[in-house]
Parts: sequence; C-alpha cells; structure tokens
Amino acid sequence: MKKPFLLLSLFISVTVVAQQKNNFAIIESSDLEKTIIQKAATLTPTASQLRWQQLELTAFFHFGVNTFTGKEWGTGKENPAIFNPSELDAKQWVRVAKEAGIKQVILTAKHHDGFCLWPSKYTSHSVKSSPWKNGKGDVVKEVANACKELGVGFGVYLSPWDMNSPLYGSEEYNDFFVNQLTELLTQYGRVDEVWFDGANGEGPNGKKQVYDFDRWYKLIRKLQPAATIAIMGPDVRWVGTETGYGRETEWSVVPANNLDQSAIAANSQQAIAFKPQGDMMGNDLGSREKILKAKGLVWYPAETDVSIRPGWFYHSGEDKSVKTPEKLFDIYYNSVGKNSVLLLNIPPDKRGLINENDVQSLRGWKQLRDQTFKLNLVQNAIIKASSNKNTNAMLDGKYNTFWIAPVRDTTAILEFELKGTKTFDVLCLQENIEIGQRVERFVFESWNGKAWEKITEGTTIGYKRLLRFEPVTSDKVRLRIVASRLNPSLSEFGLYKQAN
Ligand code: FUL
Repeated sequence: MKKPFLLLSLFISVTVVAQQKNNFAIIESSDLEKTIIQKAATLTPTASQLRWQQLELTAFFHFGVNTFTGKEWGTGKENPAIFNPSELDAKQWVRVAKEAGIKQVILTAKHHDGFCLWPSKYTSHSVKSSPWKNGKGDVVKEVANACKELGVGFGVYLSPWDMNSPLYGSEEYNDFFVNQLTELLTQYGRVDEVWFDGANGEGPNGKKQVYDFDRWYKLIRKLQPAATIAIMGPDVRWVGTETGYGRETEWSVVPANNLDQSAIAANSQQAIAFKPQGDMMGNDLGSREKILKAKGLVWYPAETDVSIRPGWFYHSGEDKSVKTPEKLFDIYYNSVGKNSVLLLNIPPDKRGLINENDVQSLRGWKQLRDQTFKLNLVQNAIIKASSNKNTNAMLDGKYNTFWIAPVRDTTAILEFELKGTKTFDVLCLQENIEIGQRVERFVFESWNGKAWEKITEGTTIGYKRLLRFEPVTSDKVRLRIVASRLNPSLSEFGLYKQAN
C-alpha cells in the first residue's frame, strides 16, 4: 500500500526539480530589479546545451564545389563534374580533428551554391551527378560513419540560401528544404548539431526566400531532439565575429524579446525554439542594464567560429597562410577561455584530405595545450573561504562537484595556500553553470610576503575563463569575487605555467 505513495512523492520531487531548471524566463512588467537579476542568475542550459558547452572544441569541414573552383561562394551554376576528389578519406578528417582534441565536427552538407554532398532525392545538383565514385558516393555518410567509429560528435551545416534551386524564392522551397533536412536527420544516425547560416541572398530567379524557421526547428526537435540548433537557431548564438576572438564579458544569458507564448507552448519547456533577433555583434549583450530592459531572458551561449586558413574553403594558394600553433593557442584563450565554444574550420583539400600544413599546425597547437595544462599548480593547496564546505571540489578536476558561497552572499574571498612556492602565468576559473552563471567581477591577487598584490582581474567567468599574465612566483594567492548576481559558485580553479 505504501508503494504508490512513495512513487508519487518521488515523482513530485523529480517534477519540482525539473521545473526549477529552465533555460528561459519571461519578465513580467511588475518584476522588481531584484527579481529580474534572480531570474537571470538561475537560468541554466538544457541537457544538450550543457553537453555542447562541455565539448569546448568543435570543428567545421567546409567542402564542396568551391574546393574545386577556388571560390569562397559559388554561383549555383557549377557543373557537378568538377567535384572529383582523388583520395577522399573522411576517416582521416575525423582522426586529425580528434587527435587535436576536437570533440565534434560539422560538415557543410550544402553550402550557398546548392551542391549537395549527399545524393538527395530532391535535386540532381549533388554528388550523384559527379564522377566521384561514379556518382555512387555520399560524403555525409562517410563523415557520419567515421564520427561514429571514432566517437566524435557529428553535425550538419545546411545552407538555407540555395543559389541553384529553381524553387528558391517560393513557398515550395520551404517544403524542398524540409525534405532535404529530413533526409539529413533520418539517414545518418544521430545528429548532434544543426548549423544554419543567416545569409539570405538571391536565388537563380533573382528572388529572395522567406525562411520558415519555426517549421525547421519543430522538425529538428522531433527527429533529433538532442541536437543543438546553432546560429540561426535557438540553442547556440554566434559570438559576433569570425576572427576567433570573443568578448571580454560574455554572458550566456541574454535578452530575448520574442519569447511569445506560442513559441513556448509549441515546444517542451526544456527546448524552447525562437528566432534570434537583434544585435549579436555589440560589446555588451547581457549586462544588468540590458537584462533589466528585456521582455524575456534565455540561456543562449556563444560559439566562436573561425577558419584555420584565411578562407572557409581550401585554396592551394593559402597553404602558407595556415594559422600557426601559437595563433591557434591565442584563439583558444580568446574563445574557450572566454566562456565560448570554439568552432575551428579545417577545410579538406582537392584530394579530399586534410592538408599536411593544417595537420602540422593542429599537432603543434595540441602540444602547447597539453604542456600548459598538464599540471595544476594549486594541487593540494589549503583553501580558506567564507564557506569552507566543499572547497576541495574546486581542485578535483570534476566539473560537476563545486564550491558555493552561503546563500545571501554576493561576494567571496577564496584563499589558496600553495604546496610550496610556485611560478605561474595562467589562471583558469569555471563556474558551475548547472546552477546558472552568476559572477560579475573578480580580482586575482598574490601574497608578496607583506601584502596582497593584484595580478589580474576580470568580469564574467561562465563555463570557463582563462586569463594570462606575466609570470608570478608566490606561495599564496587569493580570488576576490567582488560582484555576483547570486551567491557565487566555482567548479574548478587552476593555476598553470605556459609552455615555452
Ligand atoms: C558564412 C558563410 O557565408 C561562409 O561561407 C561560411 O560558411 C561561414 C561559416 O558562414 O556566413
């Protein structure tokens, strides 16, 4: 007799926890400033957003007719016969990415020129009209299979802009697009990310298309509910540049003024779908000033996309301009180290291989990261904090364990007595975003024997914040969190010495 009751209470408590976790909030006109700040600080990523954030490093493979014409944007009039890679090996692409520490890849299944890397039933402008494998090949399948085999996430880029389709610019194009999207979401197993670009140019008949985003989002949620929808989508936001350099202050919670009730009702609470609107390029997207004026708030984290070469597609003339390991490391600090995920484009060459120059650079980059982050110099430190509970969670290398300040505190001092004198020049901080992003400002100091000296300071932390500074030698450091939207928490704290 007791069982049903027990089950019922278990169900109730699980439901309560689930309701508390939300990745969006509506701001009511009666909400006080304090309530709005509280709402912002308690929004959390959905399960797929959290998984995506923890990947840290993802890659793009731009490949298609442009690889063979030497262009960045095609015209839609390319003859499919030019698509003829001599040694295509998708496993090599995924292996090279994996060896560089990349956890997920996104293939340009169709770029703006409309040429499909899979034999779509809905157009002949695809690999099936090319000489590659006598028209029997499927690049999407080869990449998806390689990802499965090597345990790497798989995503697709499907350009809404299609310069080849005669339907572009009419209502039928939206059906055509849904059909192509359905093929990609049903024929290749699990899809982890769907990437929509915002470009909306003219088609072959000079018309522009009105994209039916809502329909596409519903389809993805239905067919691949765990996939994140990026850029022209509700789960992942464009950081606002293609340089690889993100913002100093990067809030994952930003205003969304078009969270109408119908968008919310049409989707599960955990996977809201809305069209991104407004400025994505400004310096400040999520400060108090911005969120206090918002009608709604959403967990909408930044992705930093950049190419390892000057162009997105492979051009042999750029073989000498592949970004160096040092440049890639600088980009890493400025993307992953600024609360963002890096999406690094590595374009396969005309042979259908990642070029030796790119492989070389990626290896050097991985080595620099491995050497720098192999030893956390705070290991075994004695920690003093306003709340001494769980302080060691910050040093255990496990993201899901964390230290948290007492409930009403919005400041904190964390002091670390190091195991001897150490020399370091990188600070790594990670907030526990599973309870929200909170920290607004912090100062990092070292003890010089007589007084505390400021080493560096920063604003937001979020999932990960990396700061570099001139080498400091000391046996005691402290982090002062001087402003936070709610009681701050830290999952990890690290000090490192950069590789030379
Ligand atoms: C842009 C496109 O126009 C580029 O060709 C590239 O695909 C990049 C990632 O997105 O907007």
